[in-house]
Parts: sequence; C-alpha cells; structure tokens
Amino acid sequence: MPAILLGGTALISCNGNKQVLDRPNIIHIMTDDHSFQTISAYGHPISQLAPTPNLDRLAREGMLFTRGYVENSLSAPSRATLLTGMYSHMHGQETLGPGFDTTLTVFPQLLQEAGYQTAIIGKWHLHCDPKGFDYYRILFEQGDYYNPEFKTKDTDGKYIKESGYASTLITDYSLEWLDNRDKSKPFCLLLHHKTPHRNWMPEPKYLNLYDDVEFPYPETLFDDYEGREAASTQEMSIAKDMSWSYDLKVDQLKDKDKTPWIVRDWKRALDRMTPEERKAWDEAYDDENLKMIDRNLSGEELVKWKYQRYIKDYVRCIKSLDDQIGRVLDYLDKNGLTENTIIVYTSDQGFYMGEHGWFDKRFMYEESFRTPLIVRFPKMMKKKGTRCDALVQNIDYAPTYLDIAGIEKPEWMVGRSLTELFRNEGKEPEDWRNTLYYHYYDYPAVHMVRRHDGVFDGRYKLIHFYGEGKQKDKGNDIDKWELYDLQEDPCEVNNIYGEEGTSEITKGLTEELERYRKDYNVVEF
Ligand code: SGN
Ligand code: CA
Repeated sequence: MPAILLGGTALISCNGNKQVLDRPNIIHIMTDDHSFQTISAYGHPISQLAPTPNLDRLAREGMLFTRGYVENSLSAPSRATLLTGMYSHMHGQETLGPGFDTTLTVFPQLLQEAGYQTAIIGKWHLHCDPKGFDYYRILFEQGDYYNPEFKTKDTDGKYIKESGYASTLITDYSLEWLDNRDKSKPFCLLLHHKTPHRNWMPEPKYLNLYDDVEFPYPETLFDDYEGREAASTQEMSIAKDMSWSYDLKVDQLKDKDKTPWIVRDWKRALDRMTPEERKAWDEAYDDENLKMIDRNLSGEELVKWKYQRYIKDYVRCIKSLDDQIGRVLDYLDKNGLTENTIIVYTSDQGFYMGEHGWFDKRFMYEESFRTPLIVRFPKMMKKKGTRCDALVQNIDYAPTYLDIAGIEKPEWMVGRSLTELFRNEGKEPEDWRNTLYYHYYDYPAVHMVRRHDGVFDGRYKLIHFYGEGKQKDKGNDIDKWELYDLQEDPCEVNNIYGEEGTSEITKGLTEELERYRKDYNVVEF
C-alpha cells in the first residue's frame, strides 16, 4: 500500500508501519580519484586557489574527517569494500582484474530486505552486474567525460551513448531517480562520479578557468626517492610517464606518444566530442600549447609546465563536480529531505597532486591512502561543522549504513559503524581502533607499483614491499621495509626503518601487522 504524505514531511504508511518510513535515507557520493588536497575545507594550498564552496558547505553543516583512509588504494577493490565491509583479500577484488566473490551478500541487499529502495548511478567498475539495487544506471568500465555510455536493466545488456558531460548526466539521472522513487520507502542512493579520474577532461565552460593562476609546487615534486626502492621504480611520474596528448592535451606533440593505448584512447576521447565541443577544446588549449613548444622548455622548467597543466585540468574537473554536489544539496533542501538523510562525500581513494613527483595513487603513502570524507547527518549530529580525527577506513561504510537502518551488522563485516562518532561530535570512544591495515596487490600493472602491506597508528607508518619482480622488472624481487614518523616527516621522504632509536616502535608495529595478517587470514605478504 502506498504511503500518504502529510504536510510535506511526516510520512505514515497505510499498514501503520511508521518505523519503516522514519528510517533515514542514505546518499553515498563517491568520486573517482579525488584528493583531499583539492577540497578547500581541508585547507591545502592548492584548494585555496580553487575553492569548492558546495563541499565546504557540506563540511560546515556536518563533520569533516581528517583521518579517513582506504584499505587498498584502487578503484575496484575500494568499491567491493564499500559493498561488503571487508578487506580486499576477503571479498576477492584485490586488483582491477576479475576477482570479486559474487556469492557474497552486499549491504544494499540487506537494506532492500529491510524495506529500502536502492540505486547506483555512475561508475560501477566491477566485472559483474550490480546486485541489491532496484535501479542502476552504470558507466561503461571507467566511463568517459564527454557523451558517455550507460547501461540500465532495460538496455538489454548494452551501453547506450548519452549527450552531455559525465558529472552533469550522473547528477541528472540521480535527481530523476529521487523524483520518481517510491516515496513510501526510505532510500539508499550510491551516486558514483567518474570525475576526476585520468585523463582529467574539463567541462567546456571551465576549459579556461584558472588560466591565470600559478598553483603552488609540492615540496617533493623533485623527490630523489633515496632509501625507498619501490618509490624509485614506479611509472607514475609527471616528468617521465605523462603522455603529451592524452594526459597533457598537447595534440601538437601527439606523434611523440608511442604507447598504443595512449594513441588509441586520445583519439577516442577527441572523437567523442561534438563539433562545437571540439572547437571549444582546441580554442582553449592550442595557443598555450604553441607558446610552450616555442619556449623549448627542458629540465625542471618543463616538469613545472606539465605540473601546471595537470593540476589545472584536475581542478577544472573538480569545479564541475562541486557544482553538481550543490545541485544535490539544493534538491534535498527543496524536498524536505535534508534532516533525515545521511549524505556522505568520499572518493574511492586519494590521489597524488605532484607529491613525490607523481600522479595516480596505489601507494600507502599519505596522499593516496588518505581519502576525503565529509558526512552530514543532522539527525545524529547535534553540532554542525565539527572535525573528527579518529582513524576510519572504507571498511566502515557498510556497517554504518546498516546501523543507521537499524539492521544488525553481519559477522563477516570487519568495519565498525561510525555513528558513535557522529553522535559524539567526532570524539572517539575509548575502545576505538588504534591502527589501520593496508594492502595493495595490483602488480605487475600500469604504473608498476610493487605489492605492499602495512600498518599505520596515526603517527608511525610501517610498510613492507614484497613479491617477485615481473615483466620489465623480471628477477627484481623485493623484500623491503619502510618506517615513517609523520609528525617529524609529513612528506614521508625519510625512511627510518632500522635506524637507531626506532626498534621499540618497529617492534610494536610489526606485532600489530602480524596480528592483522593472522586474525584476518592474509595469505600473501
Ligand atoms: C586506468 C588509468 C590508470 C589508473 C587505473 C586505475 N589509465 O588504467 O592511470 O591507475 O585506471 O584507476 S587511463 O588513462 O586509462 O585512465 S582506478 O580509479 O580505476 O583505480
Ligand atoms: Ca579511482
């Protein structure tokens, strides 16, 4: 039986089951590769020049988490962790390849059983169809910025090309679903943006935004990787690994790009545009490209030019994203949904904005391990604009959403509900966790980051790089330990493992690492 709407806010069902109808709604907004450095509420110098007013509004009205982390800094694993509340080795999605154990129960299924209406719109990125969702509209693989393809339950297994820019379309479809949903039920919407994933293609109207700004350079842009073997063999450096065309948008130098997939994907990205979009694109980039070519830059000057081009395109994409977050917040206000909806803003992992000379993620070093997390939930947060410094991780989302819906956490979920933090102005209960476990597996793969696991206690970080050298690194096996004191060395450039005075810390963290491996049956390390 449908519910009736009284006075625009109170919902009473015809079968008298008021409790079901009063349960909070859930919106999980997850972007792809969004760094905390580019959200102005976090205060990083880059973000001060490229502010995000709508995300800042969310932080002002909710809670900003300063220590939100992932357990494996990569898309597909992070998405499977969101759905299951498990570590990667438990749900099987350790890398970007197939792996997810599709027999597992995902939290949206439990919400459905409890009367929630569920949807996922945007990036999905697992090698199976979504389950546990009444509705889905998902992007093809990584998705595209311009005129992307989507699949729904009604498109006969096909992906259909749509006209528009990815972040706008994903928001349009989300608001449309909210409008047309069964309003007698609480809802859970996973709103998963493609933005700002590589190759950072700005929306036409923002192609010239920040043209006159010079973004500050990170201290470690010219890192020499001394004492850090795995950091020295990666292939994700702005200086060496960015392509002229696909990454840097210098179409004039595309012949320098020899990697077949780069050549192919750049052509595809341009071919997707309408003639008007292509015209705006060329007008925005051509002049500056020609000037740069004329200057014949080399060495540090060239790296700095590449850095500016990279950061500008990235924050232009963030501008569009922030606009779209604003649309969602306005929609909730207009429809009387703000009070009873938890809205979570996060990313599937963090991203390097030139720190260590890098783009991409994967490493357990801070900028990719740490992930933005902002939560607004007026019903549980009596005070607005608080900060929470507790160690939280993406294993905690599923337990949180179940808790909010009044569903008991299944024993297989390893995370912990965040509601105690919401209720208590971000102060952690006495028995809150003291450490986090991290494990990255995707090697050999693009960017060539070696396998590693480790623990972090909020100050010290112990990392173990391990495994056989493969492909280009053939025979170059690795078994290396690193230890950082983030209080003394926030940029993580001084590996103090084995140094005098660190044995007690190393002993404690090694025991903790062994405890995680044993308690959770980690077999590879
Ligand atoms: C693609 C990207 C990589 C990126 C992975 C994983 N190349 O392969 O740079 O590390 O995705 O990203 S791309 O130019 O084709 O985009 S993730 O977000 O899915 O984990
Ligand atoms: Ca990602």
